[in-house]
Amino acid sequence: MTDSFSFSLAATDGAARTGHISTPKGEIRTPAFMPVGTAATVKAMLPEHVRATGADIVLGNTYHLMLRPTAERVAKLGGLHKFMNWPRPILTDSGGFQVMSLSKLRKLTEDGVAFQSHIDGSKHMLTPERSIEIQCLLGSDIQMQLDECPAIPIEHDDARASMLLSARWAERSKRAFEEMSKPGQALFGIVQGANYEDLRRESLQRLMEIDFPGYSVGGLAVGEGREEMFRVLEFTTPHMPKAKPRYLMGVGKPADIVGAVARGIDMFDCVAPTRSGRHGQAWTKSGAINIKNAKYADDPTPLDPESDCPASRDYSKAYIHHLFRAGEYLAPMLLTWHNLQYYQDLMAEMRAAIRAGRFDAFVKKFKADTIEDLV
Ligand code: PRF
Repeated sequence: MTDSFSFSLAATDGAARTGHISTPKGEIRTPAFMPVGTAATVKAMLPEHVRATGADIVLGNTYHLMLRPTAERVAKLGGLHKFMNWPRPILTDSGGFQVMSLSKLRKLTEDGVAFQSHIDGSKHMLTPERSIEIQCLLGSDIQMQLDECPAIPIEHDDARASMLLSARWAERSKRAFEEMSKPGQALFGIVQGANYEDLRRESLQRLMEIDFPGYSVGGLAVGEGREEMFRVLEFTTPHMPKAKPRYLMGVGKPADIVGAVARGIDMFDCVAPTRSGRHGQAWTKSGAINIKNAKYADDPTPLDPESDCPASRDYSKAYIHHLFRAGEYLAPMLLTWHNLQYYQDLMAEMRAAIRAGRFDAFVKKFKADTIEDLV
């Protein structure tokens, strides 16, 4: 085990890359999918089952945890890893994105973002420095700078002003991180700039001058559509440092992830497998299905008879259908588990394909096998 943060590339195939990130809390195989554990839990999952799917790292959220149970309380209880019984790496988002999507009243200034809690209306302020302080109290291994994520479409002038604010916050975040962090923790910068090539280039340039051990691509999957997101990646990733991990924030469905890996992304997080699992949707090797559909009421087959995952292998579609219809707790548990296994299997297959130099063939087969997603 190492006491520092590092990234090592093992193979590339076209723009696709595979390797691993080393951290004091363990290794992260890339391309990596990080299950979302917003409130110190991957919803409906025991941490040991999350690990059993092949996850090397989970994501936590500054915004939710600062409000409840508070970062100070988590720190007093020994930090987020101990609190949630997940001893492996944890990445935390900085909070700005969640403030903008969840809190009712919020005001963005140069200093940061003032907002009212969506839980009890209490008033809070998140600055770049406070976000880092919270992420350090939680004990997060990979931390994110505070940023602003505007919706697309947005005028060029407005997108540039927002990107420059995020760049200034990047610098303040880095300074705060240097003061407060422990050895082996890492802070990532976030590339913004909407769907403008010149702004993405300028954002990246500014972040590279500050110098981060990893770079996130933010501001995508905000309504621009899959093809437009791919177009932005195509003019962004070629300029990103080859020797540092690249994280596409909040993405995505399986087809988004495969397309982004083909364009040079190494890390992903998304609520899709967990949230859709709770709503009855399952990804299978032949596409997405809704288990609540009447046609599964009499289907004796499991979601994937060949899987090592109990949720995929040991329960019939008819049984899971029944559990959903009956409103049983086990229903979302089984589909979440199955979906996380599907995602981790997909990542493992991509890593193997890139290593073997057959990623193009993998993508062709994935597209042929997988009918379009339901959600
Ligand atoms: N910034 C941060 N978190 C995010 C995003 C972003 O732009 C996105 C964009 N889809 C998801 N999560 N800090």
